[in-house]
Amino acid sequence: MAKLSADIPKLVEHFGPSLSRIPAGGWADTREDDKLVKTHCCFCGQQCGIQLRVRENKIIGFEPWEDFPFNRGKLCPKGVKRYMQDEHPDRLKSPLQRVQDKGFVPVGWDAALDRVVSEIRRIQETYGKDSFAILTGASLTNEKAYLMGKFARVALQTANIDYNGRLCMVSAGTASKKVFGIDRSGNPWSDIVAADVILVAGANIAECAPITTDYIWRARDRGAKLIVIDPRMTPIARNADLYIPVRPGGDIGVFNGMLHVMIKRGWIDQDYISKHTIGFEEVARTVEKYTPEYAARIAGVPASMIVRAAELFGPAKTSFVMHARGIEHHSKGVENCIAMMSLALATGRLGREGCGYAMITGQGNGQGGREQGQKCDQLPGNRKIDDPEARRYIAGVWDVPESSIPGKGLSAVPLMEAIHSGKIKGLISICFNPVVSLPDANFTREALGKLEFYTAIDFFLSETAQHADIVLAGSLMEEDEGTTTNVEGRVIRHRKVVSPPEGAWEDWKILLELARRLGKGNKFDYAGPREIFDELRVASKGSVSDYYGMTWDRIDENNGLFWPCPSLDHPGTPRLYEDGKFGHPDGKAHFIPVEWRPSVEMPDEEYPIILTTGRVVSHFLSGTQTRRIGALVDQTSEPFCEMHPQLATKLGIADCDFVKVESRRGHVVVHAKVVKTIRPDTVFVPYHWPHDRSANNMTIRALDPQSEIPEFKICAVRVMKAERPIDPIAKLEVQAGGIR
Ligand SMILES: Nc1nc2c(c(=O)[nH]1)N[C@H]1C(S)=C(S)[C@@H](COP(=O)(O)OP(=O)(O)OC[C@H]3O[C@@H](n4cnc5c(=O)[nH]c(N)nc54)[C@H](O)[C@@H]3O)O[C@H]1N2
Ligand SMILES: Nc1nc2c(c(=O)[nH]1)N[C@H]1C(S)=C(S)[C@@H](COP(=O)(O)OP(=O)(O)OC[C@H]3O[C@@H](n4cnc5c(=O)[nH]c(N)nc54)[C@H](O)[C@@H]3O)O[C@H]1N2
Ligand code: SF4
Ligand SMILES: [Mo]
Repeated sequence: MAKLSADIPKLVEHFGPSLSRIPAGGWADTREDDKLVKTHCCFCGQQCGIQLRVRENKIIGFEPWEDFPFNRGKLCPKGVKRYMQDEHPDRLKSPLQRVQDKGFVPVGWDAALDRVVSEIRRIQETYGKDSFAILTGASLTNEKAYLMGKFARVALQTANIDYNGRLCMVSAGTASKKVFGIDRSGNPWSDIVAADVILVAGANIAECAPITTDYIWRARDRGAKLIVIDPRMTPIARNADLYIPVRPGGDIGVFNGMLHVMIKRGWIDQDYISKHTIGFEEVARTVEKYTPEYAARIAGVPASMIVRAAELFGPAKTSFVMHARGIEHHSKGVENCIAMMSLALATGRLGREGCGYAMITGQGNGQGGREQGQKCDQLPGNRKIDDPEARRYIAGVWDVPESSIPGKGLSAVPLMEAIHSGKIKGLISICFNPVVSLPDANFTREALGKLEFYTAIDFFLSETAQHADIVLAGSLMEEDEGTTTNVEGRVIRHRKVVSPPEGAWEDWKILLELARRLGKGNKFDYAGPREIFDELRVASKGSVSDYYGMTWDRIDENNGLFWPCPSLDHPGTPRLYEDGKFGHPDGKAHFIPVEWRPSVEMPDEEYPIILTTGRVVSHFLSGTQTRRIGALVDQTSEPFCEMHPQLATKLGIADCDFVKVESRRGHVVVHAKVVKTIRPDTVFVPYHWPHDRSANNMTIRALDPQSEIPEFKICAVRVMKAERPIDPIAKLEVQAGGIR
């Protein structure tokens, strides 16, 4: 900033007088006593480095952190505005208690925690341990994710803990484990730059992984070809060499069809296949029938596109395949990923510079959050909860009898169903807003109404927290410290930038205090997150995701360390599979044949249109944070229904008309956004808004049988012109007898 301030006269001269409004000290009104803290963005899985500017325990701005190697100072619109949430008037500054007829009233910490503990005791004594559940999140640091898993198994002894990554990374993770034996993207992002062809499927990279765009552009500058598969021509697709407007759910057609052509034309690496893989013959037999014409019928695109994709991808020297939720949020999400992985494997283009496979992580700690034991079937170090050896090892770390660690619990959607059916009576949630983010929102709302006791730990009163009996005021990322693991598998450190406002607590302190009151304080005796991390290191020792060799200091010194990092002198492992050795006990990668099958709810006469849902650049997930940042709300203030002009004409709808989008489960009334960049058989509604604007009013509670991820990307709807929805403020004014 000092440098920028000095440049201001020059800039004003260059750009004209509009810049003369810049304050004398520079844009952020810099002062000598301001502090700059190097940390990371709290939002997506890229985890960009950023410097936050602090004055008197308030974050007042930011500066790029040019030296952080992942984003080299670049930030997206959310990153540069994120600090604006900190001083929001809605910030929770004390616990809240629901009081009959009065709504929420502030309550002291002692009373709030006592109430939570007495309800946990009452419910568990009356209905059994598993009747009290926990829902957590992958925006939490590794330390908190670890703490939540241990809190569930040791303090509550409930089997029922799961996390919002169940809605996010589990199809990719399951597929990656099955094929490669390891659940992590294979390469550091710098490897992307050396790829000659990049195949992107179901990833709106420019809006959802904005910094990854930079890596793709750098590859493009070297002449790399880009193929994008998406029912919507997203910004990155507009620059592609080949854009394949796949019908939602049709990706296996494209992948199997490409492999069919590649085998026929000899564009596979037989030598690599025989040395490093098993199962290829069966896959080759399966794709035999996926001729371009057959594959094209599944994919809903011309056969020539599939042939062209094979021609670009097949003979290339180096290549990268990348996918995100567009192919994963399906009842065949795992199979979609497996079919795509086969393309990388069959060409032997893995584990080298320019050659790799990447599943683009979603949440800030989408990678680490799925390793530390907060999944319903998992112990720390990505260990299976039903593996006797893993149970013995973790019981030793926790100093509890192995038999006291519960078994596998319910994953997020079945857990909500068990609340609905009355099997689960009590719930703690942290870092999860299921009312907005789970499919079939009316069902979720009904379920939450049935709980005997619910407590939410959040820094804002999220739409789900509004159902709580007690709300505990927790901490924002910048008010606490800890580590996250970014999209590449790089473990990085978030510094404590400011303290929580008076009356709010760091999340981990809340958990420690609950454990103490439950009589388990001796198992949760940490001075702070650094000590929790040191226990996590031991818990992960010897596992696939081994953090043992990382300390916070080493992470700082190295701008992050990649796992596995098994010893204190180990440099970490940016690139996996370099030696052609995979994570399975036999050291091989496993080819798995997959066949296309229809999605659970296909369009029919009554509901003839496919609805797909997702994101816009300016909002994050359920929107509790970004809907409170004015500059981001200005960018996109409302959800909309994106549709093709052909469909709009058929339905008599014009751009900006209000439309009702309705499925068998619910509806929204939103503006039509008529664009040529979407397939005519599909509409798209972003999901960042709650209540009557929630895309999840329409989505279906259908799951992938292997990963248990919901099918967010396909359900059947009908769309019709609608009246302007009743503005709730106008309604209030009418009730109050007009504007006064
Ligand atoms: N701005 C912003 N960035 C984010 C987030 C955010 O909320 N906002 N969230 C973060 C998180 S947690 C996640 S998981 C990621 C998500 O990142 P992405 O997965 O990139 O985002 P989505 O919008 O969910 O879906 C991606 C694309 O899938 C396409 N699609 C739909 N159905 C199909 C299909 O059947 N096949 C194919 N090939 N494509 C399909 C959609 O048209 C959409 O463009 O983003 C992360 N980054
Ligand atoms: N229709 C449809 N639905 C979807 C998707 C889709 O594409 N379509 N995408 C799915 C995906 S990929 C995801 S990841 C989920 C995400 O869905 P959610 O996880 O429900 O979304 P978030 O907005 O991250 O909710 C996190 C809540 O925790 C709070 N929070 C954030 N960080 C912290 C923290 O450090 N401490 C505490 N105490 N609280 C914190 C926030 O204020 C917020 O209220 O949504 C899924 N839902
Ligand atoms: S790309 Fe992701 S991590 Fe980077 S600034 Fe944007 S939201 Fe934050
Ligand atoms: Mo996600």
